[in-house]
Amino acid sequence: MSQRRKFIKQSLMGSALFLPGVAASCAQVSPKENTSGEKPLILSTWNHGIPANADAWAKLQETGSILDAVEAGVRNTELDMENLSVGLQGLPDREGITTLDASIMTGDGSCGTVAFVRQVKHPISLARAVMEKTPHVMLVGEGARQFAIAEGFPMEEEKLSPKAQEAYDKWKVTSQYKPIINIENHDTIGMIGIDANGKLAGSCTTSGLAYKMHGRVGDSPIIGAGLFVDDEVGAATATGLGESIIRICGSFLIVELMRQGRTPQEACEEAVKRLVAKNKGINDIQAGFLAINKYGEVGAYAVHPGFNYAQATSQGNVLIDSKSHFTP
Ligand code: SD4
Repeated sequence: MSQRRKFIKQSLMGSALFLPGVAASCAQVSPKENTSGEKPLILSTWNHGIPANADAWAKLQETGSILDAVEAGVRNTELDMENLSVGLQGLPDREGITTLDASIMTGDGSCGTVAFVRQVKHPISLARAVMEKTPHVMLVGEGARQFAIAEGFPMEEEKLSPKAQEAYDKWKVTSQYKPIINIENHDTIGMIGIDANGKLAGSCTTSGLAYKMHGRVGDSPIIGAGLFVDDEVGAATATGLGESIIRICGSFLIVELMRQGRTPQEACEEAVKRLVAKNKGINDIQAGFLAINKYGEVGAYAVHPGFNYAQATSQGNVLIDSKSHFTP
C-alpha cells in the first residue's frame, strides 16, 4: 500500500505533548511538504521517523533545545526492536558482532561521533558526550567503549536479538561471507531539526550495513557524509549505502549547494546526481538525502523509489514519499 503523504494521527504518535493546542483538529489537516518553511520543523528518515519525531517534538516542548530534541528522537529508534538497522538489535557484521555508528551536530559547528562501538544501547548519547565532554570529534571501537564506561553508560550483554540471530543464521547458509550491498538494506535514522528561532541540529544513528566486514564504518558517523549542520545555511542527513555517500561527502555537499543558492530540493537532487555518477553498480545501490534550509524549507531525494521520510510541524507528523532519480 502506498504510504504517500499518509497522515498519522496524534493518537498514534505516542506523545501526549505533540501539537499542543491543535490536537483536536489535527486529523482534519491535510498533510503536505513544508514548502512554506514553517518552524519548528523536524524531519527524519523512513517510517520509524514518525515515533522518533514525536519524541523529538515532545522534548523540544519540554526543554526548548533542538539538540535535546534530535537526541531524544533517535533514541526512540535505537530501542525499536522491529528495526534491524539501528541499535543493538540491528543486524550484525559478518562475524556475528553488532557494531554501532552515530553522530550529532549543532549549527554552530559543534559535533561528536562514535563508530564501530559495541555494547552501548544509545550511541547517539555517547556521540553527544564526545561532543560535550572531550576535546575530540570522533571516538571509535574500544576507545569509544572505554569512554562510555567512564561516563557511566551501562554495557549491554553482547547477544543478538532473536530476529537478528535468525536473519544472521539464514545469511550464513548462502552468504559465502560476502557483505550485502543492495537497495533494501537501509533503515538508518537521520534526523534534522530547526527550532522557532532558526537554530539547527541533527543526529544520525545506525548499526550500519548488514554483514559488513568487521571494522567497517559507514557514512552515519562521518561529519559531512551522513550528517552536516550549519546555522548559516541549513542541514542535511543521509541514509543508504554509506560507501556511496562518503564518496561524495553527501551531506556537506548538500549544505554547500544550499549556501550557493540552491533550494533544499535542488541540492538533494544534485547530490543524488553526483552519487549516481560516481558509483558503479548503481542499480544495486540505494541512498537517500533529507535537507532543510534555515528558512525551514525541505528537500528529499533518493536514487531509487521507496525512500520516505517523516515530517513534524505544528500541522502534524506525516510520512511523505520522496521523489527519486530512477523511476519505477
Ligand atoms: C551505513 N548508511 O552504514 C548506513 C546504512 C544504512 O540502514 O542506511 N543502514 O552505510
